[in-house]
Amino acid sequence: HVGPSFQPTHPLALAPVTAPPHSVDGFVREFLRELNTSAGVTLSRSTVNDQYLSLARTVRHYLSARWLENTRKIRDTKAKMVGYLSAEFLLGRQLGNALLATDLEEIADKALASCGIDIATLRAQEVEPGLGNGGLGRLAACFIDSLATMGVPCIGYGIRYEYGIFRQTFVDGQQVEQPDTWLTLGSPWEFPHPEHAVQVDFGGHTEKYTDTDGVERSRWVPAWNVLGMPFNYMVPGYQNGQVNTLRLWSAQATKAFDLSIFNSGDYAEAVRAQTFAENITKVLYPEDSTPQGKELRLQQQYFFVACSIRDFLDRFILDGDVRSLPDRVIFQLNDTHPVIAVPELMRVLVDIEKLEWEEAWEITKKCFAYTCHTLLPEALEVWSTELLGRLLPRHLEIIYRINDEFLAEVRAAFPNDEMRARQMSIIAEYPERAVRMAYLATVAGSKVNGVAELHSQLLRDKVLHDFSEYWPEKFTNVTNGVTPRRFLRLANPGLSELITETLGTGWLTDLERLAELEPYAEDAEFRAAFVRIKAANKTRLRRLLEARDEVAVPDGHLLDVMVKRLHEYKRQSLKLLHIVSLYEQIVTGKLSADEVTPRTFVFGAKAAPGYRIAKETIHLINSVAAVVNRDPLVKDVLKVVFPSNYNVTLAETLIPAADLSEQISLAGKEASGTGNMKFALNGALTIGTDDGANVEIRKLVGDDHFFLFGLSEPEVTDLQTAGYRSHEFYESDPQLKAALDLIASGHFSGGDRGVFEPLVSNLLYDDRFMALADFRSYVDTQAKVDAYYADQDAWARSAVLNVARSGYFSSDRSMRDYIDRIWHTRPLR
Ligand code: KOT
Repeated sequence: HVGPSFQPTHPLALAPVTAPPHSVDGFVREFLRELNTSAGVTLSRSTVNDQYLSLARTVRHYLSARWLENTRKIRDTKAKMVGYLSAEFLLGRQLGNALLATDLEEIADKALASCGIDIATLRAQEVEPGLGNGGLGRLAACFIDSLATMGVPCIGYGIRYEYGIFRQTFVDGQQVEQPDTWLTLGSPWEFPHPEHAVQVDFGGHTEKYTDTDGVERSRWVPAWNVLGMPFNYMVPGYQNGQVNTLRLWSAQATKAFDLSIFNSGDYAEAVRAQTFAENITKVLYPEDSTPQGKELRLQQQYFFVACSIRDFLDRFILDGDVRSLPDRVIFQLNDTHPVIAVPELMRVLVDIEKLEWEEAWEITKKCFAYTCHTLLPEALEVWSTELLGRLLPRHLEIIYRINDEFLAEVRAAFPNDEMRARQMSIIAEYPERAVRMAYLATVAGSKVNGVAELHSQLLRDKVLHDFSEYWPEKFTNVTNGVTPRRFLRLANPGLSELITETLGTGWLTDLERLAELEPYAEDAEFRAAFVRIKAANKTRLRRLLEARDEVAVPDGHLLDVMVKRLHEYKRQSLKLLHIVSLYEQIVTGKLSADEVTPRTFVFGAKAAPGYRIAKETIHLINSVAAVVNRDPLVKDVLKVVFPSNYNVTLAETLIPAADLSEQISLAGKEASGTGNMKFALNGALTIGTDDGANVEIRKLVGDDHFFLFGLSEPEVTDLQTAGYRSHEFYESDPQLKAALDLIASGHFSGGDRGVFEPLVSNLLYDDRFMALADFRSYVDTQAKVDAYYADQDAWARSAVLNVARSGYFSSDRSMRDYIDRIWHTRPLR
């Protein structure tokens, strides 16, 4: 950390860093300076992209001073930090949030207008950094927003993927993936720090040696290495002058790596080696909840946590006293993706810092806590010992020792219970020898938490049952939350303004204050204002979809929205069966078009590129949309729209416009859901199963304002045990049969019965997620939705109550719970 080499004398060099003046003039001056000196153009010759980049850098200037000050304070006060380790941070666009955080929205508007620029055009120019798949990555982004807003010192550590989540396009109704080139037009929000690059080793072997103190030790002799280049991003708190850091790592070839090859004269080979190293952070793996076990993925995981641990020690443990680590940091493991950090910290403490194993283990256990985000067995990461040992031989040794000592403890506590020891082993023996990362995280973590009450209960009862019996106090729940800054204030300015007019300011950082809106649910004038805002949000959505996707959304429809990753357990297929069934009943005359509430169904969903059934479901949604939307018999009553490339940016326009939120996963499968919270907070009513955080939403908003349907988790388990045969539901429900038969007949595939045969067969003969079992309850409940929507006043009242009763789902509350139950950190004074 080299500063100036002698004492500065200029008064400016001695003064604290200052921000530009908080005024239109100050802003204009800064903006033009950016245009002229950074972009190197005059205003009259500048492009929209020049202007966007300069605007972003201008806003950045207002944040830098606070950021530098904040970082200094954390170092000086040695405050305990949260190190949020996550392979994904799905941030969404930065500009709007930065303007809000700095209270510059109005100033920037006026400043740009005075330069002849409409700021909306520049906002639209920003490409969102899609460095995540869905819920897990978005949650990380909400959490760091809340920590900054609460003034809690946090550093987020992750991966700067050169290509984020793929851009989804549709060709003949089928998903085609395009690379996400988010960096090509410039990335004004990042600060590269090549001087803080860290070396990361891979491969090779371990060997025993006798240390200078006569102790027999193991050491790692790696075969190759890469450099981790950090890029910093500011994480501004909401109008509180706090700015935390997100540090994302990018892989580069090391000098040593290519020099030897250069020296051998093989230039092409040297360049190939460079490419090889840089592949590590090239692309985000697009699987959500179904990890693929690829070698490059393990390289990504180790790469970013090795960089992060080294970085933390170098930057925050300045006196080199690694024993103080637990007082300085708690590393939160966002699912198992960063769990290789556990043996990495052990390696650093034992092999490099030369601590005794026992002491190192005591420190390590205090430094980690683990959040589990799933219940699906196929989502639980395991790495074969063959692969792990080849890539990280020393880490595998360390994992074996952790496991040996842990199992010795278990055997001592439960003598003559070898079954239990085998079940709890971090090392699985079948179908191949592999490391169970969730078990490693549970053994090492000081706490283990699920992400909603039901999920945490099921973790304790099922997935990690033996562990919760052994360490009951280790297990806790923290229900997820979402940041109200992005998902209410930025996404829904109309509603935010109404809330501020009604309650005054302050609610945005104290969201439980929304409860004060309760009495206004009975106030006709307030309800009317609410309804006007909802209508305006629909208009805004209609305009966007027209421009973005060339689709027309009809006016006056109930807007029924299902947006989330495409996954069988989430049951987009059940939503489809409902639509097809309505359509089938109308065209066959069983139902008259004027009996049904006019609805527009909106889908948004990406499928993992290798997930066959998910991709076929996307094809079916588009095919149903094509047929339904052009059939005159259902014109004016049914419309299906499926804008491609659902992302955070689209969510921000879609969610505030929705009337009905579809949260229809099979009970016991969705860990929490966070989209469900965003909808409720924006006044959509939910139709949902008793799953994940739906349970808590329903409890809070009340049964009268939530449409519950479907099997409960215990009923699912019972049905599974009794033997579920979906075909029986098909046979016994004519309405269901008619809908499935219509799909099977080729009606949506130009008469070709083969196209959707795999999907239909899957539902008829397997249906792992019991869509057919829940069909009857679902369509009956949808009929109740129709009836309720007919009473617009009652609906509006329920919608307002959804807003008023959703304050609990602020991620600020989640952060308080993490602090109280897991981290025990304090805000900076
Ligand atoms: C991905 C890979 C392995 C294990 C779990 C995942 C995962 C889980 N990815 N996203 N999730 C979701 O996380 C959200 C935030 O906690 C939850 O709301 C949601 O239910 C999970 O599916």
